[in-house]
Amino acid sequence: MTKDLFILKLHDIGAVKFGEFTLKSGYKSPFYFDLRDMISYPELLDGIADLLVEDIKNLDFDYISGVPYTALPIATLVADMLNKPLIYIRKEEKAYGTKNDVIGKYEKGGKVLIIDDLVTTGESLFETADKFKKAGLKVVDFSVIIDRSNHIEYYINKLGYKLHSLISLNKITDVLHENNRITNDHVLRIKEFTKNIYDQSKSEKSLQNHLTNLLKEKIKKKKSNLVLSLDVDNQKEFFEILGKTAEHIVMLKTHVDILNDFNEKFIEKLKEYALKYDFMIFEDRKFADIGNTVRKQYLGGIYKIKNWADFITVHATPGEGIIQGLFDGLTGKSSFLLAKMSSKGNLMNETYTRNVFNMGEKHHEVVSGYICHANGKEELRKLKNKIPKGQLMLMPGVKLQAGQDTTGQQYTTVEDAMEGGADLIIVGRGIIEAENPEATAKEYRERAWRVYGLDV
Ligand code: 5BU
Repeated sequence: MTKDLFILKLHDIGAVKFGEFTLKSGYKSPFYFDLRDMISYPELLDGIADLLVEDIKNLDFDYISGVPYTALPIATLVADMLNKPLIYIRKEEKAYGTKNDVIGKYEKGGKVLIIDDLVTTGESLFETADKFKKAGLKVVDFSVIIDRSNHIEYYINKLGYKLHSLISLNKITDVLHENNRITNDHVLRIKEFTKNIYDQSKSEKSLQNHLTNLLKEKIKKKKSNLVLSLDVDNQKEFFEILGKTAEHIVMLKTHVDILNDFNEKFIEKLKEYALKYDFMIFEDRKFADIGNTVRKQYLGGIYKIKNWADFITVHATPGEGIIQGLFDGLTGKSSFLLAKMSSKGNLMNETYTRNVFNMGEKHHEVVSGYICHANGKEELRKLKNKIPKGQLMLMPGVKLQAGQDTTGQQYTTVEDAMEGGADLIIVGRGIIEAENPEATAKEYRERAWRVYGLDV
């Protein structure tokens, strides 16, 4: 089957529709694609499997996967035709435990090609790829039937993947127009719509990288803005406190070099907890050297931070070479830049902070936000207003009551932090030194969400 014929048939069965549709986001769209029913038309299913096989047969991969539900039966056919093993990621939430998300037999280190029916933002592909990577597999290629975004390929390639799409929205519009299925007016409306979406995604969303998106989704899912800073010196205490507080946090912040009994088991256990309780991992190593050195510190040494931390903190003082040194050629990792520290008398003045925001905006693909502290909500709000849209503000130096410690740490209240616009609060001793860390973590979470949840 040719692509043109395939498009016409999709139109025949109502899988591509033109008219006026209201999307989940509230936008009105002049077209609507839904390929779910395609599997009930053997001729179409065969046709698409042939086209996909032709498109991917020369790529280098060991396994084929499809994103459930729509793409899974399609991937099954393709895997069979290419004589490759099929594996996939379970759709339903996994029961607690450390069991794998991957269904099927595989060897670690193998390369998976992921098939999906449609791509718009790339989120479900990224999410699937992340799960395969967590299971020790590699993902390079995505194969999709329809790219309805008109611009996502650039972004996907930037993240280190390769998108192979069979049919673009433009192609569908052209074929249906040539065959008198849609009018000139329709074509114009489609072009106008995609241009608007593109402009809007450029201005609002382009500063959000994949890790930022994941973190934002987790904030909403767990209804938590709480980052626990677990600065204790032994694993026993670490996991005792983590076990009691993990369900309340959206991210765990470590200072792994504080532990006096660090070993590889620690990392394994940490990852298990992160999976089980659904939080992200942030190592607050505060890289601050030339690019060449920080790369070695990030990838190597005994901690091998890159292998397990989703986020790290980075000082902008050495200039942007530090960001290139850390992240060039890596995917699926991000950072927070230190824009205004919480310690009394720190040397980060207004100009410095502004320059940090500029650097972070430029490198938004690997910068998810900024560490900012201020002593009251008005001052914090001023900082928040300068943060590039889409990036996050993380606030350390937070307690239930304002105050100071004996070595210059300054504390602001949860309410001031959140009303000042913090997306996340970083809390250490307020929780870990509390009589009841579990109840206290819950209290921090609820007090923060009371403010933040109003806008969600
Ligand atoms: P505390 O126990 O809540 O004071 O711990 C705060 C944590 O945040 C601790 O790990 C610090 O290293 C970290 N921190 C901070 O307090 N202030 C800053 O400006 C930055 C990090 Br950056």
